[in-house]
Amino acid sequence: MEKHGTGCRILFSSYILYHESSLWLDVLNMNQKWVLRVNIIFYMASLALLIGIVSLINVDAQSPQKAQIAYTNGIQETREIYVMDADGTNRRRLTENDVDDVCPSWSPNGQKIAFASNHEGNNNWEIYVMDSDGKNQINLTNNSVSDSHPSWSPDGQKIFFDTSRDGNGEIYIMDADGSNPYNLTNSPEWEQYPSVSPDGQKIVFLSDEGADDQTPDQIYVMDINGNNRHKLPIESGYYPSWSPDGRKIAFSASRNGSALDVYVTDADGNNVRKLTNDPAHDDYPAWSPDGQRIAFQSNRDGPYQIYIMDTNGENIIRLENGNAWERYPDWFDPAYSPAGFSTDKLMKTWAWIKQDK
Ligand SMILES: [Ca+2]
Ligand SMILES: [Ca+2]
Ligand SMILES: [Ca+2]
Ligand SMILES: [Ca+2]
Repeated sequence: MEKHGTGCRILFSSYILYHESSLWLDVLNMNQKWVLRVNIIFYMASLALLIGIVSLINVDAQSPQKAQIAYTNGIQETREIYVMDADGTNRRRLTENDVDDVCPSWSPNGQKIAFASNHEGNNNWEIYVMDSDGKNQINLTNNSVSDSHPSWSPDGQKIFFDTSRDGNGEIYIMDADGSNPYNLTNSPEWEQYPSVSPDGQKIVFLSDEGADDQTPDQIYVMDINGNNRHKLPIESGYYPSWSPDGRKIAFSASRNGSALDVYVTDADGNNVRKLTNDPAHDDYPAWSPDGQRIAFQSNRDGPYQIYIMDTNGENIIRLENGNAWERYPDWFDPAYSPAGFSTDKLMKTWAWIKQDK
């Protein structure tokens, strides 16, 4: 937006220059003065036009100026992706169609949002990406099986997701334009829901390896190339989410048949703490980029809505929106973007993945 104003400012400057020229051109005759004035106006106008054209050609997706929460609004099968300011105001709809759109995930620079869309129905979910204002929605997966739960690498170059394209759930990595999909888990068990550590080195995810009726999903961690896969010493859980400082993982879980609550653990699975204590469901935790708060969804007041709390579970605030069903929060803050991450380090990691597997 700033660039478009530059051309106007140059036109205005040329107008001022034109008027001031009568003061400093007294030594020239009238004809010379007019030629010079016309030349100044011509060159300044040309420059303004050129800058205007360049700024129109170079239209990058904009990133928001304020902290934002992306989420879904609506009932199952026709949900839409929305964003709002992190205080719950200024809600804007980004998708508008009659299919289910869920799981929005901000790119690290806030210019894009990836999400899962059930565009062709029949549970054929696809990973889509769009500009942060909802424009340029692109299908990155384009196949007949489920692809869901997108999560960006910290440098914004890759997207992790889960897919059933190999017969059971696997964690995949692909380039942010959908090219070069690669299977990181390759297991007979069902893996899903990847969340990448902020240094881009590890992935926390769910697997039904070792699960039973009481503990349906287990929380696992692996290196970014799929090596060193191990289960965290946690009974079970859902929706793991790595903290911005890399030291903790939030997740939701049911214990002894209870409804879901939000928990946080050290990244090695020790020191588990329960953050919510409400008989209703509290789940899908999402960290604020400053690491000070956690957004989550809850039906404690009736319809599912988005809530925010401190990382110790205190000061719960409901981002109230009538009786709307709102879920799947994901937080972006321009003050913490990009997340202090070395692209060079990540590029070395990708080279290592290619050599290693
Ligand atoms: Ca929709
Ligand atoms: Ca698909
Ligand atoms: Ca698998
Ligand atoms: Ca609860």
